[in-house]
Amino acid sequence: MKEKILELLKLNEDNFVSGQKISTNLNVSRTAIWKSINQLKEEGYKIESVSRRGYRIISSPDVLTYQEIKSYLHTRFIGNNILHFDTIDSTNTKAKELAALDQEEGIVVIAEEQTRGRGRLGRNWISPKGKGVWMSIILRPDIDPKDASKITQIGAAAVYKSIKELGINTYIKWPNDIVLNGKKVCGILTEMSGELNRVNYVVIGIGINANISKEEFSEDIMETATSLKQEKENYIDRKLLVGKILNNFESLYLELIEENTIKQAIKICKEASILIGKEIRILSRNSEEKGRVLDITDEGELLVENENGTIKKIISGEISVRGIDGYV
Ligand code: BT5
Repeated sequence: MKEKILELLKLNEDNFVSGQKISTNLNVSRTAIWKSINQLKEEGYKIESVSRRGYRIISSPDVLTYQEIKSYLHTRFIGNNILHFDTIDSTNTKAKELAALDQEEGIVVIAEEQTRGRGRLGRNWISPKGKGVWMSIILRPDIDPKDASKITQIGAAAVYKSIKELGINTYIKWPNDIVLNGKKVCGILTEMSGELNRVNYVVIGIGINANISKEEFSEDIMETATSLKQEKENYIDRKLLVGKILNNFESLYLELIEENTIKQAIKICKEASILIGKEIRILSRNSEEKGRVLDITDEGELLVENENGTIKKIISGEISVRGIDGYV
């Protein structure tokens, strides 16, 4: 009910909406309206109430609820249902739980804060309250499980493109980082549940440092992590950014499920690649190898020439890539 009242107030932004109008439109009592308005105020909405004139919305809080994002969305199915949490352990963990309960494709789990945000290989992801985009999308692609890592490339391309639409140029560091001024501003964690030849579900988790200040990063990552605001000195509109990412993600993802290619995403990943042409170190569980990055293939693998001239395709799986002397 409070969602409906909010919708009505937003539709009439700058104007008062009378209690009578709300009451007739939504078929609710004046007392119920008053209660909902108070709830909205507690959530951070500034609403003016003037007797005989009614209610007027003055401002909305900086929260990533469906109500706040939907005006930016132009998707068919991604984000039609957004579950918003003030605080959660990890949006990926929650999305996996929901997917395992057969919840549908396109559900997005977003939290203002994660207490146990996860990176790859059991690493942690710092996710302070209200300062970033911490979200996960449930997907049910009918693809070969070995192709699930392509979804990371789609995610990276969507995030890169969306940040660019905000006027900020970043780079993509294959397979799952977005880099700004040589530092990590976004990480992606794709997780899959499947059988040998069938995907049950994929969850793609996206973490973007939007308005985090330097001191909010722990000491160990202060030199390698950054936020969009830290580099650009502009407060980032997280709602707009989330809307753009979901729109761009869906359009690139449809290419995968409808045409079984990720050409558009790969084109973006190549153009924005910080690795192509660079000397890198490839770290896997027990070994480290040096090489030079030649390209990214249409399948989303990294094409690397190693020191003895052998050319190899690397799939993202369980490896990390570093520059010769550091992060990139
Ligand atoms: C990643 O892992 O980059 C994937 C991060 C995915 C986070 C999202 S947030 C929403 C969803 N829910 C989750 O629980 N996770 C996803 P990886 O490549 O393993 O990088 C992890 C490493 O990045 C850590 O070991 C730190 O060194 C560093 N790090 C941690 N927090 C960071 C942050 N906020 N910004 C930049 N670097 C960070």
